[in-house]
Amino acid sequence: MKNIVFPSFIALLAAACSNERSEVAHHDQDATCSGDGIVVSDAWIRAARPGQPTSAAYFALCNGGESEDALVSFTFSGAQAAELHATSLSEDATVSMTPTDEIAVSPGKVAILEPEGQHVMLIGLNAPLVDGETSMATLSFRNAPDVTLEFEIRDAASDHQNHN
Ligand SMILES: [Cu+2]
Repeated sequence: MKNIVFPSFIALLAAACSNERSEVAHHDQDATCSGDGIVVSDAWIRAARPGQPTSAAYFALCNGGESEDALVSFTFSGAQAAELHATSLSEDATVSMTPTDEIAVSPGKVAILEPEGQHVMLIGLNAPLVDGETSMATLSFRNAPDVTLEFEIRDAASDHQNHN
């Protein structure tokens, strides 16, 4: 198993970010999409046991507009804070994640937030997140209007299904 290293100031968040795996997702960032403005799909939040301090939210952003845009914040009442995190794979095959100010998405392109990839870190959970339930959250963008939508809460195990 490879080492997973994090900047010390976010070491406490490691539990929800390490995903017990050490690969960085490499989805085709050249995938195209179309829609009316920003379209959010595949929205889910990782389930969290009682007492678990953190979790993460994942989704796909399609920029159907004609100009650059970016996700700049995430509002979720079930946590005290939400941070946008980028993940990278270093030359020595360690995964690290760092807070990022925004997640950019070019016109006609898709930005995918997923396990081992960029994600929204949910910090200071107010209550357990139960598999099968849903929860609302709001995404704010640099240009596009806010999008509020329902997130499906899923066990971490379910995102292993398509992972080899
Ligand atoms: Cu994170």
